[in-house]
Parts: sequence; structure tokens; C-alpha cells
Amino acid sequence: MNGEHYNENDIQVLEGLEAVRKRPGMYIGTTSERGLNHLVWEIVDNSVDEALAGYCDDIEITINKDESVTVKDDGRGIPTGIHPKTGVSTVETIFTVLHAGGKFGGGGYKVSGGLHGVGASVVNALSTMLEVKIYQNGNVYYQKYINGGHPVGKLEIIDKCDPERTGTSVTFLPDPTIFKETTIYNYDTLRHRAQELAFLNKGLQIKLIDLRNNKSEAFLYNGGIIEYVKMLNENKTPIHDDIIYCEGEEDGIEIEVALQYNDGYSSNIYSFTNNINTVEGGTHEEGVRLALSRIINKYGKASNILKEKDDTLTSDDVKEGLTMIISCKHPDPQFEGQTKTKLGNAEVRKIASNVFGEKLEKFLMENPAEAKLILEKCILASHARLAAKKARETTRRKGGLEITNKWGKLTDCKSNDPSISEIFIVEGDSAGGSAKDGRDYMTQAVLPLRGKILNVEKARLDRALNNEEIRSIITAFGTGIGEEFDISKLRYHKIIIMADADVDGGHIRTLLLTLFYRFFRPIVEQGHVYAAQPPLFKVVHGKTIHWCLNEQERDDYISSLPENTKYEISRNKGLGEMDAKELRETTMSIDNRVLKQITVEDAMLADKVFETLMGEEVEPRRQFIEENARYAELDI
Ligand code: 28F
Repeated sequence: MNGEHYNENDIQVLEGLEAVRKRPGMYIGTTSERGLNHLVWEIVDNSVDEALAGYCDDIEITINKDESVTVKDDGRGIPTGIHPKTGVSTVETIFTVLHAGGKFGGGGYKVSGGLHGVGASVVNALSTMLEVKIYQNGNVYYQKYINGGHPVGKLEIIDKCDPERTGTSVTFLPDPTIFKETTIYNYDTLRHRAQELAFLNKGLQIKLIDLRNNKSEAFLYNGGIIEYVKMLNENKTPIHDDIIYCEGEEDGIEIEVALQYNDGYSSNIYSFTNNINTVEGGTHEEGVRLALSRIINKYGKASNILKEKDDTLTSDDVKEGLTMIISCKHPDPQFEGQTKTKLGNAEVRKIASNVFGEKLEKFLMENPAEAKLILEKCILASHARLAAKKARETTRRKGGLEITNKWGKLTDCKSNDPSISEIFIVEGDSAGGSAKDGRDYMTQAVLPLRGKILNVEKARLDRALNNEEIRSIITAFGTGIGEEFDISKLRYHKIIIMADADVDGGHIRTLLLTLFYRFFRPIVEQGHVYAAQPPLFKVVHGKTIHWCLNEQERDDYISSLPENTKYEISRNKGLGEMDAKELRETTMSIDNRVLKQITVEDAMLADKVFETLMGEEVEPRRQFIEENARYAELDI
């Protein structure tokens, strides 16, 4: 390409990659931190495909000092021959031709998100540099691309290697003109997905190395999703020892389920299709849930643990305290839903229900003691549900949920249009007061929270309903809770948690996220929950008070002041320190506030933190506080 004439094929290649650079969101969702991470997973998926094909069992992900990322696998290595259609090497085709998706030739199916190279050209288009090395036939093949995918030269041999060695290594540097928000990788976020991929692909080792601070971890789980359930339950108290595991395949569709009940009340159910986290569920999850209710009721009646007088157990009753992973591998998955994370294939529902139902029934028949423990737990849950129903009815008769609380603490907004209405849940009365005065009364409602709301970790639905603070939140949202939950009744499309940046604020944020995660999860899944970002620093010079969001803004502002200006910097002690006008201008008004949208992963992590802090087990709590105590000192 350098200096040589362009043929029509080169033009088509460039137009393809140019299209990606023009509308990156079409290919990787967003150009925020999530999009930056997506680049890593597009490349890793190609290694996972090679592992699923049976040729790779070791993947290494390295975050380099310059924030470039290297992914290396020990698969067969991308074919280094010339691609029949385009006349250039297969490697160059994979990294410069935009693949509309669709399967490559050859049997079997690509189960991970990737399709052997579908994503590679997108990553290349969005990187300032990308280089690929292939280890094959004792040679090291190499090609480099710059400025969004322009090849610097042809694929060429640059070195020799051990004749036995095969594999592919890709290094890429995300383009800062595309990823304006950040190009800094977050180790913990990459760690979470690397570990999850190792759980989902038993026997595949995935190593994560961070050369910025010489940190590295390797994930390898020969027990696969059984070990995933074990990890999720590590800070809980299981009510039966064995993790129940079922797997089966029908018409080329694989279903794998692992589950274990614990003595808590919340359910942690995660489902995947071809390693993609189907956050919005779908037919695989529906099939498994149906079978779970059907088989537990059937076994309960057959063993006479469920008496005639007992109600049939509902799907809510059988999922209380349940940790479960569902993994489906499908040759041609149809993804639906708001964020394309819901499995739509109708045929999967029956297959999942049959495969799982049959194996679960077998387990219960062969383990009557554990079956009894599970049944008793579900029956207790049904009693709590009925108690909650009665509590709801009595409070409704006394007008508890609808009338008194409504005007108790909530300062509502004038507008009745949910799409423009926002509710600020504010910690503490003084900040609550400033927020009420500073708000835009047309579209912004304010709900001040007094002190610590109920510890929802141990609360069943009925007890949570009796807590004053939670009832005012339920009433304000308008969606109802539990069985009655209806997201279409949500009165505010932005729920903004406004708490201090200190440890106390962190605690109330964690409590609220746990509450939303446990009882209002679709609200989080559909992106309605945000965290307000109050300014961290206050710069005073003369009569001027300037609030800065973070260190970067503070430094920029200082450097923007005239040379010999006298100024004073202080840390914002908390929301209460700002008056209504300052709170509005820095944190509430849509003109220049900065909100952090809460994702399901954020809520799940908060839930795990909360559980560690509030769960029964003392040891994990001590360990967690020990690991995180220094941050607390810094905060204070
Ligand atoms: C660090 C990223 O991309 N690994 C990959 C392979 C292996 C094959 C392949 C990839 C088949 C013909 C399209 C090798 N030998 N890691 C990776 N490993 N792609 S990507 O084939 C590409 C398709 O052209 C491979 C035999 N069959 C497939």
C-alpha cells in the first residue's frame, strides 16, 4: 500500500474500516470505557473460538505500560497463506476486511462472540497501531497496521521459533481520538471477564498480566461452572454440600446448569449464550426456571413433603437463596432485548427444560436428604411470600404504601412525564434541603434518606416492606415490588443517588445498589440508575469559589488562573457544604453535571461487597476490611 497503486479492492477495504471509525458505536456499542474493554474481548473471543475448536488451552492477556494490550494464544495460528478471494494473505484479510458476520467455512460452530476474525478488523480500525505475530512451521510471521488499519507492509517472516510452537499474538493500541473518555484499562474489570471466561470454558487457562504494576493472575477451572457457583457462594452458607450439575445436548444445542442453595434470601442467577452474558435472560433461562418449579413441586408432592394444604411453590419461592449458572452453546443464536442480551431462539426453551428437568429430578431422587433441605427452604419462602402479601394487604387497607408515605418525605416534581422526570435520592436532611431548593421543580424530585436504610441482605421481602425508608422508595418509584413489579409504571427514568464521596456515602450507595439489585433489577438493567458526582475540590481566589469535579479539572482550572493569583484549594467535605445554588450548578443541573450510569456489573459488585460486609461469615469481612482499610483512611 505504501506508494503502490490502490486497486478497487483496497478502496473497499479502506471504506469498510472508515465506516467503523465514523460510527464506532455501531460496532462496539459505545466509545466509553465499556467500548475500550470490548476491543480486548473481540480479540480474546478469537482465541476462545480456537480453544472451543480444540486447538488452544492457554490464553494470555497483557496490559502493557503504554496501555496497549497484547493477547496471545497457543492455537494453530491464523493461516498464513494467500486468501483465494482477495489475493492478499488471510491474515491481512482478517485484520482489514470488515466481515458482516456469518460463519466461516468448515463444520462445527463458533460458539464465542467472535467468529474467528469477525471482530479483529473492527479492533484494527479503532487502533492507532496493531501488530499480529503468527507462530507456525518454525517461523514467526508478522504484519503491522497503523492509523486505523493501514498495513505498513506485507505479512512477512521476521524470525524463527521452536518448530513445535504454534499460535497467534495480537497487540493493539486503542485510538485516543476515538476513545475520548478514557484509554486507561481497569484491571478489575478485565479480571472479572477473564475469570468468567475461564469458568465458562472448563480447562481453558486465561492469564491476565498488568505490566503497569507487575500484577498477574491465572484462571483455570477444570470444574467449569461448578467452580463458578462455588466462588459465588464462598461468602454464603450453602444448605446442601454438592453443587447440582446438569449438562446435555439436543440438535446441536448444548445446555449446562450448575446450582446450589444457600441460607440467604436473594437469588444469583446468571445465564450465558456462547459465553455472552445474557443479562436480559431469554429462552434458556425461562426453560430452566420452568423446569425448576415443575420438578421441585413434583418431587415435593411425591415425597409428601409438600402437603395437600400447602400452596404450589411459585418460581419466586424456588429461587430464594439460589445461586445458579446457566450456559447455553448455540450454533445460530438470536439475541433480542434492549441491549441485545436476551436469547430469543424458541426451540431452546423446551430443550433447556427437558435436559435440566430430567437431570434435576434424578439428583433429587438419588439424594433425598439434600432434596428435603431444598424443599423445606422453598416452603419457608412460600410462607414469607404469603406473609408479605398479607402485610401488603393490611398496609394497603390502612393506605400505608399509597397515601401517608407519598407526602411524608418525597418532594415531587411537577411533570408527570417519566421520560424527563428524575428523582434524586439524597443522603441526609441538610443535603436534602439544599437539593429541594436547588432542584428544577418541573423535572426533578427529591427524596432525602435518613441514616442507614434496612440491611436488605438478611431481609425477606416482607420485612423489607415494613421499613419506612424502603416503603417511601417503593412508593416513589411507582413500580411496586416482587410479584407486582411493573417497570412500565416507573415514574422517573433517571434515579440519581446523591451521596458523599466519603466512606459513609459509599456505604449508603452500596446499600441502595443492593436494594435495587435484589428487588428492582430491571431498573438497573435498563440503565435508569445513576450516581451523582459531587465536586471533590473547591478552589477559592478572591471572591470567586470554583468547584472542580476531580484532580484533572482542579489542575486545569489552577493553570487557567493568571500568574500570581492567590488561591486556596480544599477538599469538598460533603454535600452539606454546598448551598442550593452550588449544588444545582455543580451536581444537579443537566447543563454541566456529570452522572455515572450504573450497570448491572456495578450493582452486582456492590451486592458482593455488601454481602461480604453484612453477611454471616466473619472471616471474609475481616479480610475485605483489611484489604480495603487503607482506602478508608485516605477517604477520611
Ligand atoms: C490473539 C488473537 O485470533 N487466534 C486465532 C485462529 C486459527 C485459525 C483461524 C484464527 C479459517 C480460514 C478464516 C487455523 N488453522 N488470537 C486469534 N486463531 N483463525 S484467529 O482461521 C481463520 C479462518 O480463514 C485456523 C486452521 N483453521 C483455522
